[in-house]
Amino acid sequence: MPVILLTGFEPFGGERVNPSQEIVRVLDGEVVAGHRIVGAVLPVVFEGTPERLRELIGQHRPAIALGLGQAGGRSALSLERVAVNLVDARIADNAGAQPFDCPVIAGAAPAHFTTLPTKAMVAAITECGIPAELSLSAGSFVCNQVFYALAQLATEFDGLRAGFMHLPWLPAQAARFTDQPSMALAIMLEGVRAALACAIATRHDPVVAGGATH
Ligand code: PCA
Repeated sequence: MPVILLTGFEPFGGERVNPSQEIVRVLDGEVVAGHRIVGAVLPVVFEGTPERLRELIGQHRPAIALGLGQAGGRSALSLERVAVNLVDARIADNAGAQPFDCPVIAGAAPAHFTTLPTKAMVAAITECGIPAELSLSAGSFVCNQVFYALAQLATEFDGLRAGFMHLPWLPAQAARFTDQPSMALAIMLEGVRAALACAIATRHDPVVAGGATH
């Protein structure tokens, strides 16, 4: 059976949970549209992560690789369109390293576009009644690093398409504040399943405008 590689992250920045880890734990082994999901939870650490992704892709040869990560403060499932070849860490990673102004992969392209149909995926998620949006930046921390590394691998491994989805906080995380958005795990799970089924069924984005003015 063809494989989808779904990656998530351990908690970081002093938090005790990460919605991406919870989702990967639930979906690991599940079958979506005839594809078996292989889940991998990554440490929030710059060093060694691109190499770990190369190993996972080489081992499982997935048709699709989708990275998931937490983006506290966002209110919708965010489909990332652009990965930049830049590391600029505002906080230390879980190994205590805070690299800045260096490339994810030296000598590689300045940026990669996702090879997943993000506009179609946003539509598929919102049709389920779940908020979703396009995003033009995955930041410059470990999530962008993973997105860039997966997008780079998609240029090297035949048939691999790669992308990244940022997730809102879980309600328990947002409850530390009075005014921050969150999304329940069950809703995120339904959205990720819908997005993956859409990505499998869809090769090209619909021809519709969807950018941002700022
Ligand atoms: N979010 C961070 C890193 C790990 C995660 O879940 C990010 O957006 O870079």
